[in-house]
Order: sequence, then structure tokens, then C-alpha cells
Amino acid sequence: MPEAMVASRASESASSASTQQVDAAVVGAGFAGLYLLHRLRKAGFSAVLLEEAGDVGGTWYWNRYPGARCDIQTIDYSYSFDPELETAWKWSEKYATQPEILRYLGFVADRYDLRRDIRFGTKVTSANWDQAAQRWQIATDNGAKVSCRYYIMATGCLSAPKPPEIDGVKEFRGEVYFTGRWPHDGVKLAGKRVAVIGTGSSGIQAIPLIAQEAAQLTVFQRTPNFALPAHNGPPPADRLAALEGDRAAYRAQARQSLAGVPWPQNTVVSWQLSDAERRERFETAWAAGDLVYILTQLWADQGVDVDGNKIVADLIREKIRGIVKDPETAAALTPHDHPFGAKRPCLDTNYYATYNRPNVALVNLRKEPIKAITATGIATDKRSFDVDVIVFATGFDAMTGAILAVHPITGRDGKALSDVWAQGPQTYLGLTVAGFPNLFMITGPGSPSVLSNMAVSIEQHVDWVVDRIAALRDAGFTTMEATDTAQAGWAKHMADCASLTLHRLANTWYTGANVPGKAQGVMPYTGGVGPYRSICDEVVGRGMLGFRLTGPDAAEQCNDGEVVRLQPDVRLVLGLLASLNLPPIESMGAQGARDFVNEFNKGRPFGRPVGEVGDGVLLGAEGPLPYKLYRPATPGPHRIVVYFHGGGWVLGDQQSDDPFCRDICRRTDMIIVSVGYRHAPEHRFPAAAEDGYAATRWIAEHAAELGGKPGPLLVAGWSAGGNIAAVTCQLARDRGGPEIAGQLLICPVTDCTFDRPSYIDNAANYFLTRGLMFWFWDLYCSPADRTDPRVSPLRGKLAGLPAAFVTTCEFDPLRDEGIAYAEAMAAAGVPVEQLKARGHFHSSFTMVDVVITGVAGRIQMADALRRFAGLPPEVKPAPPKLEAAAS
Ligand code: NA7
Repeated sequence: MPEAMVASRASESASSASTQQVDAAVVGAGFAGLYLLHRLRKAGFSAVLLEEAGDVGGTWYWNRYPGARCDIQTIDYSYSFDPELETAWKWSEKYATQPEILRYLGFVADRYDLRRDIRFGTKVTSANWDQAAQRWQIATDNGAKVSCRYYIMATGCLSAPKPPEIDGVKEFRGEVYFTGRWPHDGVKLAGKRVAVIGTGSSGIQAIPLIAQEAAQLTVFQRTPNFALPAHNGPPPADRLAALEGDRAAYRAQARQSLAGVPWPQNTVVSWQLSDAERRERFETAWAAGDLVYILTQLWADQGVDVDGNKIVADLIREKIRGIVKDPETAAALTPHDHPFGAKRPCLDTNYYATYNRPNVALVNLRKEPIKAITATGIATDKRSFDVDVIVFATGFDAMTGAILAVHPITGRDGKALSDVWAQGPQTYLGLTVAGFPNLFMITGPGSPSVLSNMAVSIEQHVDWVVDRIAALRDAGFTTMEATDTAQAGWAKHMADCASLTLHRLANTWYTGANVPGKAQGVMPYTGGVGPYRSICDEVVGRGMLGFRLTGPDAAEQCNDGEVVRLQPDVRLVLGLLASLNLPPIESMGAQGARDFVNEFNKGRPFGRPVGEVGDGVLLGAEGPLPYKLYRPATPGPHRIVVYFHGGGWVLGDQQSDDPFCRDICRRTDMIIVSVGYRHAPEHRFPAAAEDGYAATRWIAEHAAELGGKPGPLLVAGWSAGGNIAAVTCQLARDRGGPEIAGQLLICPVTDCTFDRPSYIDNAANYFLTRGLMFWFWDLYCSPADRTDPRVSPLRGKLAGLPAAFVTTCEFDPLRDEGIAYAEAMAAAGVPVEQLKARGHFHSSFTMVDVVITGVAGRIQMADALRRFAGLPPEVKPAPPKLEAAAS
């Protein structure tokens, strides 16, 4: 008998004595739970939804404090699964209030007749995986137990309020309220002295309204937060027109966007804009009253680069100072300890202006921490405040609390989820956990969740989960469980994504920092909604990669592996290149390929400003060669790095690696001279090698004229340029100078054999292909010459070379010859450091400001150059060190 039939019969007779048998049990009747129930039913599953509250609504059921609203525009914060539902409901405001959102969710529950399968007032007290039955057994505090095949947590991310962690709350004789558990019939504050503790989104929304009603309001602030005016009103006409003009396209764009709201991706970086242009963009964003807009539409580097972020943060600070009249209060309200957006920014209505009211005071807890709550109020270490009411707006045990705090969950072999997550949440895709078959989380830790428009993320998760379990059922499988490999791979990918954005630089509930003793780490997925969706789809496309599927009627299936091994931004770049369907570069002919590269380079971000960029001509092996010189903004003279560009001895020129030269110039505080050496096929081997050496000699001889410090040079190069740099060092040693203090070789060509594993593993899919390398070699060097150390330096004498830093990338055909060269030099007694960059491809480090995850590597390279020159490392705050690739 199908489980659905058993279930419907069982649910009719559900009583505390019997067990309700269903295919799926869902916990939580908020946005996620309601849509789940609808989708499960439509897919033919029997389901029950267990909800502690007395009605639907989830977070919108509990958070009834004054001023509670959504902070994503409500037309975006809505279901999109049913076009008829969309047109059946009209939002009255740009940011709907809690009562209106609650009405909407009630409307949805009625429209799809969901309440008949919801057990309200029912708290789950335990959930255990029953290995023999291959089912979850669930106990509740009200009514029948539940036995289900699939157990799905739709518990939300911010539903377990955090205890106040302040002594003496029980002593207080006045009224105490928590914003997250606000009384349904409201609270009368008129004529009362009120204290609010906490200035996150809840506090910031509630404070202006409480101030209007209370006789006196004292706000206790630990950390000031960035808040922007919501400019609430009716839904903006332009957004509404965009939605109604083409609803399907609007929603589709939201699903592919980074934050789940259909704004285009910004490509202009801050230093491409003048001060006036930046201010204009900022004022537009300030007036727009939209968090996602200001977080994504100003300039592309604001969320990923501290310098780009500081510009917007400073402009907001200026606004705060402009609104708050008392300078001391303004200073206390101004955030300084985190980048804008790294902690959840808030949307407000008259928040800062509220502090100009005579009945409002701010207590800066950084200057006078709370000592205790007393019978009559709050005592700091300096003063006592007598109050009638204390409002705790102190937040939640976010993301994990919502799942762990609900009840004990025990998986396979009696493993408790709380133990498995003791050091922080471990998940695969944020949806599943190894060791917990058929357990799913909607917007769990490891998914974009709170960094996205929840409505969009929820629909994607629910669709993915329900589609998967329906497909399993149809294929005869009964269980699905993430593998340890897949889960560990996801943790690595999460960490890679976290190094992309600035979220890691703030102590927030995103990282668990708001709960004493909680394991720390960025919990939501920072790689974006669109990329996340494509990864989930890829898991399916690759045969449920990373899942073990079992069932009595089917042979076990497990395609084990890690779904993303590339760095997140490298994955995006390669995806974009693949989508362009370009013909192979080697099919374009030398001139065609050069034109293509020039055109391609026009689309990349400009390099960052340096002190000066100039052009000149030097003497190469057989005549003049152009060069480009990058000078730091600091007073000279500076050490000089001779740089050789990439391009397979065929493509590129002295300015084709412009952003990289600027980056290294800024980070090393050295002059970079990028040499325009001769190219094949017009000038074949050994033209490039001899030019490299001759140019280095010329630069050494003219160092003072170039503004350089006397003393040894440094050489650097990427790809074929790395080859020329390596060869130059050998020639300089053998031909009596010039003196070279160190060599930086980035993905260098070092040898003429093509059968190392990296040439085979990375032959086709990572932009620099084996075919392209063959073509470069053919144009530059005849087979008979290829073992000459001037093109295969690995075959030369290696003792006595300058100290080296060798960078290789995991997904690069040249990886293994770079490593071989580093190892061979080290064996010959040369001081060598290696960076084996995991998840990177051949162009990762020269795609400055595109491959953001390359920053850490570029810092390491710049530090190496400075070390070779006897200078201390660069002083900027460094992101975490790049980890070596597993061999
Ligand atoms: P948040 O954003 O976590 O804010 C909580 C606030 O309470 C924050 O200002 C905290 O300061 C403060 N806090 C927490 N504990 C204490 C103690 N013990 N003493 C003093 N101050 C304290 O929660 P919200 O409810 O406002 O918002 C949650 C999310 O809901 C929001 O981001 C939106 O996504 C919707 P801290 O910053 O930790 O120093």
C-alpha cells in the first residue's frame, strides 16, 4: 500500500497513543514550511507539518514588536511559484509591516488549503533515525508521534532567541519583553520609562516607535550598526513596472542574481570613478532606500575589498554626523569596527533622528558596560538607570540555533547532530548532513539563506529537495545521504567563498560571534544565489554527486566526489568563458589571436592607480624594445622588478599584464619595468630569451635614470614570461651579471615534455589548453631546439641561481613542470618557496580584481619580492594564507 494511503488513514486516527505515518514531516510553518507542504502534496507525498506556534507565519508570527517589517522590498520578498497567486495579492507598501506579511502567509495557507495538514501548538521533542525501518521517528509534546521517510527542517535562520546573558534579569520588578517573542496583544508603553538593549535590525526598527510612545527611552548600545533610510511608501513604480512588465523574466533574473533580487551585476570598480561620480552614485543609493541596491550597485569592489568598502562606509558615517545633532551621540552611533555590509546593515525610519528627541538617551556600552539588571533598572559600571520596561532586542542564536535548539536530532549509529556540529555546522550544500539520511534543511548553514532574499532561496531549496526525493522514489531508492567527501569538499568551498567577501572581517551572528562559546566561522554561503543554484543543479546533472542512494528495490548508487574544486570566482570566469563558445585561440592565427587578446583585455577592470606609469624604449638583443614603467606613489628611489608578460612567446605586450604590474607595484612599493620582448612566429627562439636577458642588463645599467635604487634587480614573469624570467636568471649567472636578488615565477613554462599529469588532467577545460600550448611551442621553437635551457630551463644547470618563489595553479597544464623546476632548484641548493594554489587556473593571479581569491597569493608573491630585496613584508592586513593543493 502506498505510504500516502497509510498516512492519510493514520492521520485520521492520530492520537497521542498512535504514530502518525507519513512520507515527510516538516518542522515550521513559515515561508519555507508552507511552500514545502504545498510541493510535497503536489508531488504525491503524504506530509505533516509540525508547528509550535498557534498559527502559520514562522518568524512573522513571533516578531510582532513595533516597527517590525521586512527589509527586502516586499514585491521581491514574495512567493513566485504560482503566477496566479502573485496577481491575487497586492502589497500595500514597499516594505510591508509584520501584520501584512502575516496576513499574506495566512492567505497562502488558505488558498492551498494547507492548515489541514498542520499540527499547531506542537513542539518536536526528539527526532531519531531508525536504521532498521529506514525512517525518522519523531516525538512531540502534543499528540501522536510521527514516523516519516523524510524529515525536513523549515525552522528558519533566526528563530531561536538568544538569552540576554546579563545577570539579574529575574530581579527586575518591571516588565520585560523580547522583540522576538512580542506579546500578541501589544504592549502599552505610554508614560513609561523604557530601556532597549540591542541595536540590530530589531532594535533599530523598534526604537523610533517606542520613542514616540514612551515617556523616556534609554538605548543601551554595544556595537553601532550601519542603518539606511528605508524611504518606505507604496511599492516603487519602476520596480513594480519591471515586475509586471515581464514577471517571468523578473523572477528569473532574481534567481540568477547574487542576492536574489534582480539588480544587474556591477562591473565598475571604485577607482574608475571620480569622487563626484562616486558621491552621485551614493546619493542615488541613499535615496533609493534599498539595502540590496546599496550593497550591490555602487561599485564592484565595495563588498570584496576593504579600500572600496571604506569609501561607502565613510559616506554613510558622514550622513550619520549630518543627522545626529549631539556630536558625542553621533560619534557613539557611528560604526567603525566592521566593513559596511559585513554585519547585517539595517533599514530604518527616522532611526538616527530619534536621538535628537529630548526623551531619548544613548548609553554607549563600550564606555560603560552593563554590570547587572537590578530590581529597578539597569546598572552600568558608571551609573544606574531606573526604568519601568526593559526590551531585549538582543538577537538570535542564528542559523544553527534554529535547528539544534529545537530538539535533539540523532542520525545513523546514534550520532547526535549537536555533537557533529560541536565545532561548527558541517553540511553538504547547506541542505543535508553526512550521517543523517533523509534529513533536509531549508536555508540551513552552508546555503545562501540570510545573505539572500529568503523567498527566492526558500523556493529553490524546496524545489530541489522535493524534486530529488520524488526522483529517488521513482527510481526505487528510499534513502539519500551526503558522503563525507562531498561534505568536506563543501566546507572547503565555503571557506574559499568566505575569503571572497568581507563578511569574515566582522564579529556577527553570520559568524556565530554573538553567542558566547559558539564555534566561529562564516555560516551562510557567500558565493551568491545564482552560482549556488547552478551548483545544486550540477550535483543532479553529475548523477547525484556526493550522495549515497539506497533502497530495497535498487542497487546502491554513489558517485562520490566534491562538486566544486575550483575557487568560486575561477568557476565563474571559466563558466563565462565557456558560455561565449569561443573558437580555439590557436585556430585564429597569430594576428587573429593577438587581436582577440587585445579585445578581451578591454573588458577587464582597469588596474589600480600607482604613482606614475610611463612608456620608454630600451635596448634588446637586436634592437630597441618598448617597455612600460610603473612607479609607486611613495618617494624614490625604489628597487626595480623586471617583468615579463605572459602569452606563449606569441601574444601580449608590455602592457597586457597592466593590472598585475600595478598590483605588484603597489604591494611591493617597487618600480616594475614590463618589457615588450619580441614575439614568435616573426621572431623565433631564442629571440624572446635573448631579449629578456639583454633587457635586464640594460635596466641594471640604467637603474638610476629610471629612478631605481642601486643594487641587485628582481625578475618576475608569468607563463612564457615566467620562462623568460627563469632563463634570464640562468643567463645572468653564466654571463657575468647583472646581479639578481630573486626571481618570481608564476605558472612558468620550464620544460618541453607534455606528459606530466597536469598536462593530461587539465588538457581541455581550463582556458590554457594543451592544444594551445602545442601551438605556442610550434610557433616559437623547433623540436630540435627545445631541450636548450634557454627555452627549457629545467634542463639547465640550477646551482647558483637567485632565490625563487614559484607559483603553480592546480588546474593548469603547466602546474607540474613549475613544481618540477622549484624542486630541482631546491635540490641544487637554491632557496625556493612554492605556492601551489588550490582551485586556481593559469590566469588566476593576473586577473587582478576579477579573481578576488587570488589576492592572498598576490600578497605572498609581493612579500617574497620584498624579502628578496631585504625589505619587510607589506603592511596591509592580509587575508588568510592560500592553502597548498593536495597532491
Ligand atoms: P541582531 O542583529 O543580532 O542584534 C542584536 C543586538 O543586540 C546587537 O546590537 C547586539 O550587539 C546586541 N546585544 C546582544 N547581546 C547583548 C548583550 N548581552 N548586551 C548588550 N547588547 C547585546 O538581532 P536582531 O533581532 O536585531 O536582528 C536579527 C536579524 O533579523 C536581522 O539581521 C535581520 O536579518 C532580521 P553586538 O552587535 O552583538 O555588539
